[in-house]
Amino acid sequence: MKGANFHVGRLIHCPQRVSLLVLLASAQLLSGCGAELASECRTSRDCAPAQFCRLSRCVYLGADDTPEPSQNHSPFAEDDAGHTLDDAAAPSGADASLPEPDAPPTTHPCPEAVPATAGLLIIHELLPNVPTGPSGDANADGTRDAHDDEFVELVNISPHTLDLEGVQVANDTRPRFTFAQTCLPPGHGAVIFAGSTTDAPPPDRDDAIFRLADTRFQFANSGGRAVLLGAAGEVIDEVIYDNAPARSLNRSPELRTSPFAHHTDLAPERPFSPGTCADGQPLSSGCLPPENESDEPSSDPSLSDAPPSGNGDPPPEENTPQNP
Ligand SMILES: [Ca+2]
Ligand SMILES: [Ca+2]
Repeated sequence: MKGANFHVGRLIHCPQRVSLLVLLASAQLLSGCGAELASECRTSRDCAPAQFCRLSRCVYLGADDTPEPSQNHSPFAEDDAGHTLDDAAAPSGADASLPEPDAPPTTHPCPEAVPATAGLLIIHELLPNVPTGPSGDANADGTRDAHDDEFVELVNISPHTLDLEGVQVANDTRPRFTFAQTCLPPGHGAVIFAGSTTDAPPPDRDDAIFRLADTRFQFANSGGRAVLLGAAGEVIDEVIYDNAPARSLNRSPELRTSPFAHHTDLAPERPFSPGTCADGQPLSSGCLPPENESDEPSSDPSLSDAPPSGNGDPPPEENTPQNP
């Protein structure tokens, strides 16, 4: 249509052109078409009624006789497939003017859980001094290691599922492990080993989970303090020991905020029991002693279970070998 407008305009503008061609060439200059040969028009007065001069050409009002725009300079330029550049810039299948839809809300894996606080989650067993020889392979990675096989066993003795996120286990004031979001049902345990040659903890049990410390505990055999911190950094539980024996320290009776005893006092043939009761039964069994055994298992006076308020002096010393 652009080209058609241009040619129609010229014919209407100079209907006398044919006759002028028969006349003298000089008459062209007088007819008003002389300017057309050099340039179609200089002003609109050179054009027919209803036309105006645009870019030296007579065109009708409203006609678009402007030069073709160079390709890709227009925001509406088309590519070979006929899509405008704006089409390409817009996200496929989406209206760029619309806001991104909100991400679905994250659901908590245990929304009924309560925070781990004092009296709900306890240090149940602690192994600062790894026994020598193969029997010291507490993490069952095939290697007895004086540092990797150290562990802390925690048990949820509350009737609630606990959310352990942010709970920490520390060697005195030095945090060594921080829980990610973890749901610990009632009666279940969580064991943190100091390390493993496999770089992985043992597989979880039905009622106990296993983790590797972020940094080795490095509990001293000569004495120390294991601390359990809540998500807000408050002390939930702590154990102060002196001259740890080459066996674990264990609550006695189990699953209570009772004093600590040597593990072998509860199970003579077993130096430790990460993830189970001292006798190897599942923690969820309740760790009840055999009916024929005394209801008053011995406790070692060298161990103290200091409550968060801290009201106990270090127990008397006991000479035991230290980790190499
Ligand atoms: Ca080991
Ligand atoms: Ca145990």
